[in-house]
Amino acid sequence: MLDQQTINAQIGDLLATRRPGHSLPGAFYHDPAIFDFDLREIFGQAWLMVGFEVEVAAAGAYLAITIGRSPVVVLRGQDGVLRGFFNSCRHRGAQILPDGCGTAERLMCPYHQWMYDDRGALRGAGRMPRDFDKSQHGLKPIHVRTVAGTVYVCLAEQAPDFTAFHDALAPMLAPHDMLNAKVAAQATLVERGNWKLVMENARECYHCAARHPQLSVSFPTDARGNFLSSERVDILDFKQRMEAMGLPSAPVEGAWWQASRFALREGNESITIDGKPCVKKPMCSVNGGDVGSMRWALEPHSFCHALGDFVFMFIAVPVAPEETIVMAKWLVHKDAQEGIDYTVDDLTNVWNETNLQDRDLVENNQRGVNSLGYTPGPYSESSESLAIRFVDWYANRVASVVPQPAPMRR
Ligand code: 3BY
Ligand code: FES
Ligand code: FE
Repeated sequence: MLDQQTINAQIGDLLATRRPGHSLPGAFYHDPAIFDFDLREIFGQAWLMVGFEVEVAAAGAYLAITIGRSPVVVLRGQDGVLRGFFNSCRHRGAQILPDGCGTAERLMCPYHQWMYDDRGALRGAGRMPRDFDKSQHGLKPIHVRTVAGTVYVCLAEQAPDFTAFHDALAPMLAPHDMLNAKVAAQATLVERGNWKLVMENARECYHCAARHPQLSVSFPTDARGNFLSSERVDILDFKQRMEAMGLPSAPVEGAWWQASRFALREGNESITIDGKPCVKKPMCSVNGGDVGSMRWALEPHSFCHALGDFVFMFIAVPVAPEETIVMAKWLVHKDAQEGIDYTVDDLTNVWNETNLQDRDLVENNQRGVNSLGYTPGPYSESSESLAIRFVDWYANRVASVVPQPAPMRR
């Protein structure tokens, strides 16, 4: 096995062959060493969205998720504080809580029943010697932050700054009242594709008009360019009207995040099969719930849409070089009653269809980039600008970790 320095130098050499504005050299989409690098240096360092505060509202409620090869858990303590831990026992490392949401006052490892409290401290470890120091075997903490009802984690020892993201996003999300909501539906898809192909696909709508008939009813997929562009007069006009109603809408961004409220296609109020709201009790009732979509996205792995009547979350989690899990969640007002105010089918239809269609596109893309005949190709600047942003962000992250290739080696 090659040492890490040698592998990083090789990744640096490969990165140096990248043509800006083009898809990545093939190995970035299938090489196991690059996948390990991505888990460590991308997913191990970034802020990642994992869900919503309403999923961990009560004391003892937890949300467990595996990021790459690292099971982690976010847990609401008896003191009301949200904390996060590596969900890995300090005895011999077993995963403690199963992935998903649940309630647990204490965390008991299923293997040999070591017991941790809600602050991660080890409280019980049977058959260990008298002088065994429990205080040295607490769960390892991870960073947890929230913004207006949404939850983020970072596995790194030193997390990137969260303040600018928080301060920009909080007023934009506040009108959507996500603390008074409930998760009405969730879906998980396993895609046989590298996580970067999943994200490049998620970051462009070049393919939408042809491949997403249901999404295209309400989502602006026309050829006039980036649906977030602030240069288009119709988009500017929409944003000004929304701002006048008290909804912050102007695009804001940092290196790893972006947020903006954008207009749906003329005459549509929600991203549904007919463009009409599908939940009778809106989450945001400004302008009768006709508020376009408040979209926010994090590199490396997510995008969300807050509409008048529901919120949709999309996150991608890498599993293997050519396998990614896509998790989707739908939030509705907490008082909306299933069967009376909405049906899960109406709520989930468009995004479920879209995700299934995207899965096929990603798997097809993976087969092609694995080919001996694959050469990186050019993105459309007008229609794939967010995909370009994604690969540029990725390439910069990689470049900040790997040694720059010496001119001699090139
Ligand atoms: O990033 C987004 O918001 C969208 C959703 C559909 C395709 N993608 C560009
Ligand atoms: Fe958890 Fe043994 S691995 S108690
Ligand atoms: Fe798509």
